[in-house]
Amino acid sequence: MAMLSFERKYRVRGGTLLGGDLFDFWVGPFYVGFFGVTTAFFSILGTALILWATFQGPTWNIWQINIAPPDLKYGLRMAPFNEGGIWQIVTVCAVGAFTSWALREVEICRKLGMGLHVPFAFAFAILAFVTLNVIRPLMLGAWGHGFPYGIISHLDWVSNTGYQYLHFHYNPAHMIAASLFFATTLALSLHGALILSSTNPAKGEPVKTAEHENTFFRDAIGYSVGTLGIHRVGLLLALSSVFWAAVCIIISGPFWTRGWPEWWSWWLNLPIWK
Ligand code: UQ2
Repeated sequence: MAMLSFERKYRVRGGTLLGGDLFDFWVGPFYVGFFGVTTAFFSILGTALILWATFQGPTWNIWQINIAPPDLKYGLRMAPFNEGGIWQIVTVCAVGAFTSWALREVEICRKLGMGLHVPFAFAFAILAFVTLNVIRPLMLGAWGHGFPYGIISHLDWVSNTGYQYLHFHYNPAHMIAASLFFATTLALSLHGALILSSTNPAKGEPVKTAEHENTFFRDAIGYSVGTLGIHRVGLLLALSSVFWAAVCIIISGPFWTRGWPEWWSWWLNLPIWK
């Protein structure tokens, strides 16, 4: 079936979560839906506020533009518009836009009768953002603990937050997260390389199949996880990376306020050394 006729077959009414048939239409290639409208609303408003704040600020240098969260003294209250209030509304817009996008993905999956794996995976990316700029600031009692919106400024925030715990790489959850990120790249490089090696062979060679893919890994390491399995491994590794990244920053502050190197004194304090 040609792609265009496939699309015509599946571009059907239904599967919406909200709004019924009201927004159940396409604009060109793009499905709209209720959550397409809310995505547009939040992203346009958020972008306009960032442009407005930049207009007030000292620079249009793309690297130096900075929309900062409120001072810690405002706690969890609404800050004045030009003293972090914009950051607060932009944060609401960001969470609103990300969540709307995820729910629009859910509606598309339902239309197509597919699993919800893509919006589920995207939800973990949203979780990373919400962890940093909503959950952790709430737990610490001030929106000023969120990261600023700016290219250089958010890098400075990461660096400063790391040094606040003396040496962030001693954070055990950070170690697990970093290892999982590396494992994710290993899995994707193995998978990408394997697929290209079998489906894009030298000129004159026939395209190979899953039998060759399995056999390569059975010959090399005595085990093949399988063509469906590798995608399960990849998704699990990627989601676990983000999960442990969220854990590593949530425990920094709300549950551990000293330097992370000091955390490891539990090892030196084991009674077996006495
Ligand atoms: C595999 C397989 C694929 C693959 C890959 C493997 C035929 C096309 C990459 C090999 C993967 C293994 C052994 C697991 C790797 C695990 C980690 C944590 C890196 O067997 O089946 O399908 O793409």
